Amino acid sequence: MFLALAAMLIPAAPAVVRPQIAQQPDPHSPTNRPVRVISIAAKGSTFDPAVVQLKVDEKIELDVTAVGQPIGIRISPFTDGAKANTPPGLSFLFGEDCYKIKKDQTVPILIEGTEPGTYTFRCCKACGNHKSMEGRIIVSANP
Ligand SMILES: [Cu+2]
Repeated sequence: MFLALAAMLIPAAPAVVRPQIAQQPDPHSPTNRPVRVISIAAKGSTFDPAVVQLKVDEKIELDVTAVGQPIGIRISPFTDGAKANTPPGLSFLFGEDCYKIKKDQTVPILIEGTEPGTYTFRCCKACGNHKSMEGRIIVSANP
């Protein structure tokens, strides 16, 4: 049943597909869950914590909760001050440009650092304290 459903959803799947990927878009499944999960509360005019650190090649899950009001979060895949042709240094698994989060709900965002740098995230939904809501993801090089 699941396989039949997966086959319908992915008609042009490549020949070599690991079965767990073909049937599990759920980021909370045990095999897909990254090692480190960081909870971020978007509350009032702040993200808490406002700074998240990871290493290049590390995958983390940010569980962002909109406390008391709906918010949005947009994470720049480009380092702060990046020049025009710089490739992105953060990759998103199941990525969206702006995650809209309903009041008191939590959205998991899976990211992987691919280049060292500082990546800013901001609220992307008009809310009371919109302008000052921001935080940073700092990706450091592997030793
Ligand atoms: Cu806002």
